[in-house]
Amino acid sequence: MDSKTIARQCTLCEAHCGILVTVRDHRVTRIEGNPDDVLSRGYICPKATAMGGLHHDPDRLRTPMRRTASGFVPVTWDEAFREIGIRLRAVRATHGPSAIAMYMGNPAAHSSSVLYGGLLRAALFTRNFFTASSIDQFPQEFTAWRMFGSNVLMPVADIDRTHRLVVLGANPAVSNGSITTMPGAKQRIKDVRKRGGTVVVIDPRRTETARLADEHVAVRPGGDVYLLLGMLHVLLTEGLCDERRVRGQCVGMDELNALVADTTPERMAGPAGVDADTIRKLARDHAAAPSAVLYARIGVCQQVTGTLTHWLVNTINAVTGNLDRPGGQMFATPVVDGARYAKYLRVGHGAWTDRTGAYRSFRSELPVAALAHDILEPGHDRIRAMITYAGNPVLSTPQAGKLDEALAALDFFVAVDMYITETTRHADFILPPVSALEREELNLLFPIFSVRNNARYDAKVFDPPADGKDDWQILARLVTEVTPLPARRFTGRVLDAVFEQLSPLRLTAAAVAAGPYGVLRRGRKGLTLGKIRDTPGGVDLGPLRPRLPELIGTPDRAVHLAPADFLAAVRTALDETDSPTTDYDLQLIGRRHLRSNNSWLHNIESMVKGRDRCTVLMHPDDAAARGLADGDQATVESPIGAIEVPVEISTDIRAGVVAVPHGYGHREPGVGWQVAAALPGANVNLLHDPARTDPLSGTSAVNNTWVRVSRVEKTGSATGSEVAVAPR
Ligand SMILES: Nc1nc2c(c(=O)[nH]1)N[C@H]1C(S)=C(S)[C@@H](COP(=O)(O)OP(=O)(O)OC[C@H]3O[C@@H](n4cnc5c(=O)[nH]c(N)nc54)[C@H](O)[C@@H]3O)O[C@H]1N2
Ligand SMILES: Nc1nc2c(c(=O)[nH]1)N[C@H]1C(S)=C(S)[C@@H](COP(=O)(O)OP(=O)(O)OC[C@H]3O[C@@H](n4cnc5c(=O)[nH]c(N)nc54)[C@H](O)[C@@H]3O)O[C@H]1N2
Ligand code: SF4
Ligand SMILES: [Mo]
Repeated sequence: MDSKTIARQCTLCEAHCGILVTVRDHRVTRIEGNPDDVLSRGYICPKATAMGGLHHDPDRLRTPMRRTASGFVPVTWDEAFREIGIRLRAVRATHGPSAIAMYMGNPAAHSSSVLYGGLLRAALFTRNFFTASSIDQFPQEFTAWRMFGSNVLMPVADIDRTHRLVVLGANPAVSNGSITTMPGAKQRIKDVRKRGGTVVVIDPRRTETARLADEHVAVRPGGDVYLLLGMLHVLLTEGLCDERRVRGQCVGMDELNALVADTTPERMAGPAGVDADTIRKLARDHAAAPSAVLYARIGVCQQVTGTLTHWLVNTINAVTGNLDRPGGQMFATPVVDGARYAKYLRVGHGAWTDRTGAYRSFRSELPVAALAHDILEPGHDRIRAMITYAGNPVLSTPQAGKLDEALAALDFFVAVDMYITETTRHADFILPPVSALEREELNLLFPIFSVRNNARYDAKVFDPPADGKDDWQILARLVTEVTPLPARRFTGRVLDAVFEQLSPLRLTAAAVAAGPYGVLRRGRKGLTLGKIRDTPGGVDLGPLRPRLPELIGTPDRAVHLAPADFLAAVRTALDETDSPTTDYDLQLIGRRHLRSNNSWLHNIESMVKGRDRCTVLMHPDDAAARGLADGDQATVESPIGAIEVPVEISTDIRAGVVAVPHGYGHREPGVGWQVAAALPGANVNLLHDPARTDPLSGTSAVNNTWVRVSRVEKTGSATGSEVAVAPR
C-alpha cells in the first residue's frame, strides 16, 4: 500500500499549527500534531482533522460552475473566464470602475495568494473594496496607524515571557490567539502561572480562558473603555508610570493627564459594570508587575468604542513601560519583514466615502456595513457587479438579510470559493481553487504577529489535479480580464504568461532572500526558501526582540499617546453611555467554539456531531424572568430582525447579557452544504444593525446589540430558524 506522511501546517486559523498528514491510497488517514514544529510544538485542536475532511468533501467544488435557471452546471475554465471578462468589462464601460465591488474574506489571509487578491483589487481601480477586516481588526489597525504610524504595526502580547497577562475581549483558549499567533494558547497561559505570573480575564462571560485565570472580571459589554479610562486615571494620578521609558518613546502625556483628570474609578464603575476597587487594583497590579501586558481582541473590536479601547490598551501598556520590552507588547521580526516597509505606504482615511456619506474609507477600503445599501439604493453610482474571494458575507456581516437581497439584485457576480454557500449561491460563476492540501507556500502575514520569530514551510500533500487552479492563478486571470488591453487576444496571453512566472512562491523566495535573515544580507549562512523548506518543523529564529524606534512611521518617530480625534471621541463616549430600553433589555454578544470556524466548517461531520451549538446562552436569572428553561426554543429579537434558537442556561454569563455564535443559518435553498443543512442554526447577523459602527474605524459592532428574548410558544423546528426580518 502506498503510504506517506507529510509535515505542513493546518491553515484553518491564525495559529497555523504544525501537522503531520498521513496519506494512504490518495486518502488522508491521519492528521496529528507535529512535535518538531518550532512554534506549535505538537499542539493541534480538534479542527485540524477537518483539513482532511475538507479535501475529501464531496460537496467541495472541483470545477468552475455557472448558474442557470435550473441550478449550477459545470463549465470549463476558458468558457468561464471568457464570459466573466466580457460581462465585467461591459459593466465598467457603462458605469465606471467603482460599479464593480470586491469583497475579500478571512481565509484569503491564510494563503500567499492574497498577493494576487491585492493585485486584482488594484486592477479593478474601484472605490468599492471591502474585506472582513471591517468586522474584525480594523480598530487595531486604525489605532496602530495613529499611534505608531503604520496600520500593520499591531503589537503582539509576549505571552511566553510575561509576568502578568490581562486578556480583554478575547478567548485564546478556544481561538488559539489572533493578532498574537499563539498555537497551544491554553498551555502558554498555564505556563504564565506556572512561572509565578498572574492571568486575569476581563469578559462578560466566564470563558474557557477565564477558567485558566487567577481572576475573572465580568465587565459589561462595551464597558471596557470606561474601565481602561479608570485604570489610566489611577496610573497617572498615583505616579505609577515608567517616566523614563515613556519620555524616550512617546509624546502626548500632558494631553492624557488632562483627559483622565476626572475619570476616577468611582465615576467609571457604573458604565464599566466593574466596581471601583477592582479597577484601581487592576491598574496598580499592572504597574507593579516586572512585566505585564494587556491583550485585547475582537470582543472589544466589534464595538462602537473599538478604536478607543484598543488605543487605551496600547497606551496603558506603554505608560507602564511595557511597550517593546520582553514580557510586554512587542513586534516580531519575520523572514519577510512586512512591518519594516509598511510605514512607507501611505494609509489614508476618508479619501472617499460610501454613497450615504456615513462611512469613510480607511486604507483605501470601505466598511462592509455600507455594502448592501450601496448595491440596492437606486442611482447612477450603484454597485452593479461583485467579486467575492474567500468570504461568506451573508453569514458574517451585519443585517445579513439585506445583503442576501442585494446580492440577488446584482447585474453580475463572480465568486472565488470552493462551496455553494449562502453568499455564492447568488453568483453567476463560482471559481473553485485547489484544496489547501494541494498548495505549497510560506505564509506571509501571521509571522508578523507571532509570539516567537520563526519560518515554517507549507508542503503540499497532494499534487493538484491537472486542470486545478490555485487562488492566485484564478485571481491573476481575473486581473487580465479586467485590465483594459489593446489587441486583447494577443496581449492578454502575454500578461497571463508573465503572471504564471510570478507565482507567490517565487515572489516569496525573493523576499526571503532579501529579508532580515536572508542570504543577500547574511551571506552563505543566511536563509533561503529552500533551506526553510528542508528544515523539518521550521526554523526557530528566537524570542521577540525590541524594534523601536526603527519600525515607527510617525514623522517624529515617537509613539503618539494622544491623537486629538481620539481625545474628542472619549468625551463623546463619556457623555453617551449605552443603556437598556424597555423594549430591548439584554446585550447580545458572540462566542466561538473549538470545533467551529466562522461559517465554513459545518459541513464536516466530525466538526458538527453532538448537540446543537447555535444556542442563546443566558444567565439563570434572565431565563427565569422570561419563563425560559434549558432547551426551550426562544426568539431573540433586535430592532432590525429576529431569530429562533434553543436556550442554554449557564451561570458563566453575566446577568443582562446573552451570547449567540455567528456563522450559522445554513438554510437557504440551493446552498451546497448537505451536512450543514442537517443542523443549520440561525444567522445571528440578522440582528446586528450596520448603523452601529465604531465611528473612527467604521467597524461593525457585532459584539454588542440590544435585544429581547422571549419564549416561542408553539415549538417549531428543533434547531434555530430565522423569522420575520424587518426590512429597512
Ligand atoms: N456576529 C458576528 N459576526 C462576525 C464575527 C463575530 O464574532 N460575530 N466575526 C467576524 C470575523 S472575526 C471574521 S474573520 C468574519 C469571517 O467572515 P468571512 O471571511 O466573510 O467568512 P468565512 O465564514 O470565513 O467564510 C470563508 C469563505 O471562504 C471559503 N474558503 C475557504 N478557504 C478558501 C480558500 O482557500 N480559497 C477560497 N477562494 N475560498 C476559501 C469558504 O468556503 C467560505 O465560503 O466573520 C465576522 N463576522
Ligand atoms: N475555534 C475557533 N477559533 C477561531 C475562530 C473560530 O471561529 N473558531 N475564528 C478565528 C478568527 S477569524 C478570529 S478573528 C479569532 C478571534 O479570536 P478571539 O478574539 O479570541 O475571539 P472570541 O473567541 O470571539 O473572543 C471574544 C471574546 O470577547 C468577549 N466579549 C464580547 N463583548 C465584550 C466586551 O464588550 N468586552 C470584553 N472585555 N469582552 C467582550 C466574548 O465573550 C468572547 O469571549 O479567532 C480565530 N480562531
Ligand atoms: S488551532 Fe486548530 S484550527 Fe487553528 S491552526 Fe491549530 S489545529 Fe488548525
Ligand atoms: Mo476574524
